[in-house]
Amino acid sequence: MRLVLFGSPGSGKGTQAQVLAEKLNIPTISTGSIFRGIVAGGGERAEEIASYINNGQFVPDETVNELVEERLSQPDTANGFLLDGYPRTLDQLKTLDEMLAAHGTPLDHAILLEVPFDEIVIRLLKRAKVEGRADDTEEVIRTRLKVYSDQTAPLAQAYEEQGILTKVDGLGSIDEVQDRLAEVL
Ligand code: B4P
Repeated sequence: MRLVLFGSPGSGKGTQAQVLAEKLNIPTISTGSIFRGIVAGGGERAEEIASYINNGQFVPDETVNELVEERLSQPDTANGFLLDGYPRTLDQLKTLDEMLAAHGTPLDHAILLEVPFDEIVIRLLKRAKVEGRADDTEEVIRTRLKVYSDQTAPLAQAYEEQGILTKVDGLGSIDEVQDRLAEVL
């Protein structure tokens, strides 16, 4: 199964993706955690990527698209994959469609996790206390939500037009959301 899980920051994508991918026995590809890994490794490229993430901005499409193309060419994705946090822009969506069309392996589902912004801010400020992520300060969270509304929210219409969009309510406990996802799949 080839899946995209998208939604605003803090909507539970990463949280749900891990459980779901294990159940479905497919790899999760999280661009956010790949970037955090690069940043943790240090060096010039790390500094550049950190400058986007820590300010709540997206890493440029070209960089993200190259990274995902390389990851999708690895053999463990042959039976499917779950993309967590990619695509995040219409350019990324188009590039992904082209990559998959070239192999005759289109997406099966694009799932949008919906959570009101008030709840998002509460969740991310809570995470900030536990994990101390540089992009979880209130000011950066507000920027991330604005960038999400401007650049990622339009993906829903694009996937709706392709007939593969499912919206899932992301409010409630992690298990409740997982049950809703299981129903869809
Ligand atoms: P991500 O790693 O995707 O960060 P995120 O949007 O905060 O989601 P994450 O998966 O970490 O958290 P989740 O919602 O599961 O991206 C980080 C940055 O990387 C981006 O801002 C951008 O700069 C860059 N980036 C990544 N992909 C990119 C792309 N394609 N293009 C360009 N740039 C890109 O969980 C959040 C919190 O909520 C957790 O603490 C969790 O425990 C909690 N939570 C989850 N479910 C809950 C529930 N049901 N109830 C209560 N709390 C819950």
